[in-house]
Amino acid sequence: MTINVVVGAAIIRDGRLLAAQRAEPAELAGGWEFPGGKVDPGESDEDALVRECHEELDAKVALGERVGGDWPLGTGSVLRVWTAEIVEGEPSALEHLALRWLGLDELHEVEWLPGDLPVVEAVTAYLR
Ligand code: 9L3
Ligand code: MG
Repeated sequence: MTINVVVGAAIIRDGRLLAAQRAEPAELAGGWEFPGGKVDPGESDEDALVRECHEELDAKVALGERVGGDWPLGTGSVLRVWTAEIVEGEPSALEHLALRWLGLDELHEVEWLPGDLPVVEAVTAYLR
């Protein structure tokens, strides 16, 4: 069995984390996530994450540290997360319903997808 790898970016600027509200599919729409998506065949995780951020946010990111290991998403998928910073452009919600920059005291003002929520806890260490 192959595991499907999904990559996500914990984009941080000035002590705030970028959260993105999913537009689809219907069962996930409205939930908040780390921007990112599926790794294509033959593509490295890191390349996929930079590509996804460009496609979804119209911004260029530089990746930092890996946050934890394989975070289970259920149904044979895992989420791999890296910290990131914007190095070019200003993020726009090209594929999301909305974007928010959340400070430490605001992290739980949005409803994170269940798979992303434990990663939010792990990311707080980078916001201090
Ligand atoms: N997913 C969960 N958390 C995330 C991301 C980027 C993705 N932070 C889930 C939602 C989809 C699947 O992984 O079921 C593939 O994501 P996408 O390629 O539709 O963004
Ligand atoms: Mg995506």
